[in-house]
Amino acid sequence: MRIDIVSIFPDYLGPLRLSLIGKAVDSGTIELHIHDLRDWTADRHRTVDDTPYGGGPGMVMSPEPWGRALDDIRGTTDLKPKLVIPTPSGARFVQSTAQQWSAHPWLVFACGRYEGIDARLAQFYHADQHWDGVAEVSIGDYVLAGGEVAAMVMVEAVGRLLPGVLGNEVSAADDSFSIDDSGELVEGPVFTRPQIWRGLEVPEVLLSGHHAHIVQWRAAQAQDRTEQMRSVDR
Ligand code: 6GU
Repeated sequence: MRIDIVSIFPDYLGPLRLSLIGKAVDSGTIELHIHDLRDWTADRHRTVDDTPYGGGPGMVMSPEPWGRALDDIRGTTDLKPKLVIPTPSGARFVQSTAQQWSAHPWLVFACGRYEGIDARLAQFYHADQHWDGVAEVSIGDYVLAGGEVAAMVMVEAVGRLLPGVLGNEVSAADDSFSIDDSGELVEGPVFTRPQIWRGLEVPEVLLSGHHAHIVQWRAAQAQDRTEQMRSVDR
């Protein structure tokens, strides 16, 4: 999968070259391109923002450098990228979103700052036949300073679903007690050695070697945990 990320703080995306996702980049499973939006500015001050029409606080990102950047990045290939615009006013990004996007060949993230990007950017690319749609998405109900951290969250959630990325670990699809398609079931507790730690014992059933009982117990624990932790959420 190809992933492009455009930001005025490209160094902020550096952690994507580490750990699990970094390995997927090194192996070529993810082709990652991080771009500086200011490379597409036209003035001496490399301006990317302007005052909002209608007044109000803060600054709005100009559609001009964004349009040039996105057109350049798409280039002349036949592949149609999906444009992802992280924004707190977007649709919620959930596990099923990550699963859908993981089947896509090319995602381009446009990370805004300030009060956001001029709304005509999403409008234009939505209608541009060279692109496979526009997704304006939020990672949760809180406000971040910009889309960079949200883009990293989404790239990690999508990237770990790509074939070969999890390696020897249990595959994301087979792990029946991880968060499911609808994001409605959370994992139960896990344990490793020592068998007794500070007087606290590992649940007996996990030492029994009785696989069917273990599977049943874990399912019940996942249910309990989901009810405890998610009963008042959403
Ligand atoms: Cl995607 N962007 C920003 N700036 N804040 C957020 C967000 C995104 N999701 C939740 N809060």
